[in-house]
Amino acid sequence: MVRAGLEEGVVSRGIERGLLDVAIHDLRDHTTDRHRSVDDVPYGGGPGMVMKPEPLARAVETIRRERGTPDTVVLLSPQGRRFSQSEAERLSRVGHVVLLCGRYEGMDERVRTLVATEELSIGDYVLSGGELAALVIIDAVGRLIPGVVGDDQSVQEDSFSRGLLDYPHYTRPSEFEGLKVPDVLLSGHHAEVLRWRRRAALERTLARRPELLDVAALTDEERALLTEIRKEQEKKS
Ligand code: 4HQ
Repeated sequence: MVRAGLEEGVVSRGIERGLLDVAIHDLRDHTTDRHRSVDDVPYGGGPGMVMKPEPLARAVETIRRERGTPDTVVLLSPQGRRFSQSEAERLSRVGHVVLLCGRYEGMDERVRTLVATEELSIGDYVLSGGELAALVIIDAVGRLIPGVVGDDQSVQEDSFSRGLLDYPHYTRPSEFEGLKVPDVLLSGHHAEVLRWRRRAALERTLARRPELLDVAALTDEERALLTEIRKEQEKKS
């Protein structure tokens, strides 16, 4: 599943170009029994199965031996701290990250205590395994590594790296199904375009994710724009 997810896209090309390295480890290769079991019944009973601690501990031991001690060992689970753009930025500066993916009902608690150094969740929903969460993290972190995305200005300007939602984008044709591209974007007036985009990003953020404005790093000009937008909204309502 992880291999398939890394077969295409900008991060996979970054891997091919040697800008980052991703190794996939199969927990079954770190089992000792005939059935290569990675799960077992829960102590205390109840439904489902629990990931055994030994294969995970042995896998990380092998990683230590073969690739050196990781700087962080991340357990993926809905109980973790929420993964965000700032977490992605932090991990993009960490040299060696191990991502632990589980299946079934979850992992033996001792993996948390003994093997993991932190725990992250990609959101409040239940996946059938940690692999998709790992792919999400590899993608969001990978594209922040210098050179992975061709145009690093686009990375810097991305929604969330600025703490705001994105402004609306348009390309040709200038009219589609009766909907016109805003005139200012066709005007060639660069300063006006920037102003329009800043305002549109603020309007959208205020309408859809107002809580983001509490923590966004806004310039004085953006604060002034926001006050203006809020006044307009008051008038409308
Ligand atoms: N999981 N963010 C692992 C998640 C999840 C999430 C479900 C991970 C079940 C065993 N992981 N197990 N949300 O839903 O990271």
